[in-house]
Amino acid sequence: MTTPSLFDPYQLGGITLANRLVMAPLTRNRAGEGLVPTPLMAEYYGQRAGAGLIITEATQISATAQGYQDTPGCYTPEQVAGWRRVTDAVHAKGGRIFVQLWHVGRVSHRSLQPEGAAPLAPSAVQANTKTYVNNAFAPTDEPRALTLEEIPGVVADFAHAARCAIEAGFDGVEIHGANGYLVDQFLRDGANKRTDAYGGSIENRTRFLKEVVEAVIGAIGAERTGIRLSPVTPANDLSDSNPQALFSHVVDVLETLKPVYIHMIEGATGGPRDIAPEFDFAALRARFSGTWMVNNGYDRAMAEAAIASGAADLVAFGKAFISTPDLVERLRRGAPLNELDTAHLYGGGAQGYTDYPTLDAA
Ligand code: 8OZ
Repeated sequence: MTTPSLFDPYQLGGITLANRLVMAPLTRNRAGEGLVPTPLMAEYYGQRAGAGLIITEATQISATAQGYQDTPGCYTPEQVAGWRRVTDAVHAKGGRIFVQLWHVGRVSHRSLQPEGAAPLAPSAVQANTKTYVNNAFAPTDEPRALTLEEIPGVVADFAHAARCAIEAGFDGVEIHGANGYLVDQFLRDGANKRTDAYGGSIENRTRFLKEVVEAVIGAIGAERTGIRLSPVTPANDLSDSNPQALFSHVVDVLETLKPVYIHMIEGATGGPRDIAPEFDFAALRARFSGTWMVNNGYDRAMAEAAIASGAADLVAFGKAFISTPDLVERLRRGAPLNELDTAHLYGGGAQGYTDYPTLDAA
């Protein structure tokens, strides 16, 4: 067997990826009326179809799932039609695309919630973090704890959104289990203070994740279901007393459910990789037999080494894919990347979004 390269094709369940470079999920806050993906969004994703796989920006499963202004949904017929433009644009160029499905839980604001209600969470513990609403940063509102009776409905919303995703032409979905949003809030004892079957022990705190993964797999199949995790990120004020034990159990549960991949954020999301040097990511990888995707601060040399050694099957790049639509070609040729326009990451129009040049155009 020859050593695999970043630029070799990869068989992900039932689909073939042209290479092992993945566009990471990136929030851009440019959805239109009704949180419907726009033609500009289709242009943006189509420009980046050279990625082996695109994972879309985080996308709501329901109205209560929203925590930031102008982030898209995937639960109404209008949103499905909007996403169809996106998947068509990517597929027309030979690309592959999964949608990232999220519920923000407590990382929200009453102004975004139906009837101005409190955001939903495992427990009524406010996150010491900010969200972005009405064109400004604002503290998140104190959440209300989901009742035991309400939990199956949220699980069902994940399955409904997954079915909508397939109707919209996506190749699969990624469950957002990372970065301090609802699935992660259930996992960690810093945010989950429940005393019922969904709180307390590691097994109980993992129950919500397990039910969501089971429901999505039941709706669209394991070969089209991935999940993202971030065991040590401090994002959105989350913490846990024993992340190694917790995430060992989470990966063991996933090994029994067999989602097509686990997408692992190594370190602080978008920040330092070495925030928890004692945490053993390789030990987690050893517990899972499916596809292992890694992310956070990779450059070409690091990514090549991870693929060649077998430490990872796929490597996701975030900011580099924002600035450089033809990232795969640039890395292949060893060409420099475009500079990131940090003033236009969140919200707005084409500027800092679809106006980055390709190497051939520059
Ligand atoms: C940046 C701004 C808003 C949301 C995440 C979905 O961290 C996000 C996000 C990132 O996963």
